Amino acid sequence: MESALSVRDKIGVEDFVLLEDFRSEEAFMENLRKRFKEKLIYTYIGSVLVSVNPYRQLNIYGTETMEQYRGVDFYELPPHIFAISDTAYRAMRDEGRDQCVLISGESGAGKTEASKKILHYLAQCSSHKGEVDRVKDRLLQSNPVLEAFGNAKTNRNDNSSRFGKYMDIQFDFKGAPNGGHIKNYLLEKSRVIYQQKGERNFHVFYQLLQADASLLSELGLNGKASDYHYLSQGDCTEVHSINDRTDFLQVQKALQVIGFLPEEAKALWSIIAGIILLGNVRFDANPEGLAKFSESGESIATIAKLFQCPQDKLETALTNRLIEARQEKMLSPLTVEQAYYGRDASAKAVYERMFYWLVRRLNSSLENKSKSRVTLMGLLDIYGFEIFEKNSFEQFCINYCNEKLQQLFIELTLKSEQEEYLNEGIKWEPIEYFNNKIICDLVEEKHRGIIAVLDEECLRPGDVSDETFLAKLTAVVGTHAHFITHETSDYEGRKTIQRNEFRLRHYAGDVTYQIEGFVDKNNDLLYRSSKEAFSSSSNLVLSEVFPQSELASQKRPPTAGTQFKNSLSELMEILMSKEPSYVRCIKPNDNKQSGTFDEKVVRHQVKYLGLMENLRVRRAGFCYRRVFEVFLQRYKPLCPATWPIWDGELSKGVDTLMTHLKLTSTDYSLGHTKVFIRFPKTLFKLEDLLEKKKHDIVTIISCNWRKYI
Ligand code: AOV
Ligand code: MG
Repeated sequence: MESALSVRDKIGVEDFVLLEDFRSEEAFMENLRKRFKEKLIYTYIGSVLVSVNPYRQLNIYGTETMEQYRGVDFYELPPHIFAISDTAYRAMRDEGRDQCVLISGESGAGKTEASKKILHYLAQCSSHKGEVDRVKDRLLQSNPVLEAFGNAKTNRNDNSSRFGKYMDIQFDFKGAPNGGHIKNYLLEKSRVIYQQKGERNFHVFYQLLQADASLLSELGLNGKASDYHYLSQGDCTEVHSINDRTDFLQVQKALQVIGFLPEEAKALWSIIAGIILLGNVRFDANPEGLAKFSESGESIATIAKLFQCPQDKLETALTNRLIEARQEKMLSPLTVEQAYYGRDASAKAVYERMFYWLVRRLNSSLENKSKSRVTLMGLLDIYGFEIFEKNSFEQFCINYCNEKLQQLFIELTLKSEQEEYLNEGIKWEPIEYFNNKIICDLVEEKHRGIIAVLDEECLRPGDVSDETFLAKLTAVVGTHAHFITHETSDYEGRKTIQRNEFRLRHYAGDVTYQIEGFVDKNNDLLYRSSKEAFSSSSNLVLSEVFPQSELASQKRPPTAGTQFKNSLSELMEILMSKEPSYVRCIKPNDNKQSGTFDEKVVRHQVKYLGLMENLRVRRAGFCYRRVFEVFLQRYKPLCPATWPIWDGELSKGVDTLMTHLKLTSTDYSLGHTKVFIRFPKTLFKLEDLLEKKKHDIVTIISCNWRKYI
């Protein structure tokens, strides 16, 4: 029989708090590597789950495994995403406390997969009866639909989420799901019109091109993906890990299950087809240098038909701009460059608003029809921290979002740790940690933050450009320790920063942002003539998302940056009001390879996920804590006074057991409900003794069992 010691040697410890030297990054890495080699992708830091993407299908997610984890105490079984799910689920069902699971990690680390595993677990392990099954089906089927419209192949991840998603699952008092609600955050709509090399547009575009011939001909799509400008700039229309045809069938099926009417699905496909063809509209310059439709481009008639709007209005919208001066409306023709800009702005706006419609539609089908009280389980799956070769406004927003989540994580883990000590009556010793609030402030502070400066520049009349924005920004935050430009004098890396860039020292590392497009993307304006064209559409989606009332309104909508900031602050409030669990995802290498553990890549993530910090907080005083009952149950064979039953006070039982083993108050402390053990070696001693005991008992029972019954 393998001893506990040799097993530990081989597969490491299941909880990082049990590392002897918990301050050593080497020891941390060694443990992670050992476990990964053994295909053990999950490890705890206390109650936080660390997960390493295996990049292969492991046989650990079946219904049998789900059943195994159901209702079992958190630490009784090896670390697993199901254990996190089950613990949160039971706290919600049995104690009525709203929960949320926060999943973080960089692009490709496994966040979306983790959130799907949790959803499946909840569906499997809650009751199955009539209406409940319908709700579950809808919840599960909303995933392929949202992924089709909101995910894309990037250079980091073949199925990268290009929007943030927060999903609340509502449960009745018996713990059966009876509804859900999805909130989406900042869709990366620039992808609709442009993709970097090696990347694709959103999956749905390629899926639609795999539709049945009859639908394709109805939609006027007779080309391959490579024939369409909006689908082919990344030079990568096919992905070996993706089958667009089967995915499309799945999406169609999912829409049916969710309850979409055939005409609703049809309205969506028409819009997608309309956008695809819009990308092939070309402009030439007329003798005055103004835009006219090029013969070589796509016909506007087909596109107008797909968008179900009057052809003349669409034509006008694509080549003119409506100007209002002294209560007079005038059409002003566009230059070729402006016309392309307007075309792209239309494509982005149509797609974005359609996506919002889709989320609203999913929500109406997930709505909890009964008026009964509900408890909530929230799942947050948001785009991970991103450092690309070129980082623009989108990466700025995504990374800001990750800063906020990190801040929440730090504050909440520290807080819950302190609370536990307080509740248990154990002395808390303050610990030092890096608080990234300073970076969040740099981005979001009123008047002085980057978003405020950007807004001010966007709303200022006169000559505004990305360059004037950067100049202003440098004037306002130039001396901030986390903001660097090529002018920053005491920063050694400044030579690598160009004049049109700024660098932020994020908690996760330095990111250099190119300012090109910041003002434009933040402004997020659509020509009024385009709005007029789309608001006269009879397409059931477009007519809803481009309401006539918008034309009458003189109010400028908030900028993209401010909208995002506000929605994040609302999200933080939602998360703060719930009891959090955490899944920290790690990508083992940059090549999507199974079995390769790239030290450098992993070490970087361990650092920026703040895992060492997290471990330090968790280990501040003690490495291990358990409620008396669970502890006694496990270790009672080690003391004649507690074995086989201890029927006295539980804390007394633990104390008796510990004293019998010659452990003292330097080794452990007794709280009000839990025992706290200071060093891993104490726990290992207990485990080794237990192992020996079991072995002895088995040996004795097998040779002389009659004596014992
Ligand atoms: P992400 O959500 O964290 O990235 P995903 O969850 O999409 O990353 O994972 C990327 C890919 O890794 C998946 O498509 C799977 O092929 C594989 N993978 C992840 N987790 C597992 C697992 N537990 N078992 C097997 N394969 C897995 V992003 O959305 O880009 O930030 O924006
Ligand atoms: Mg994802």
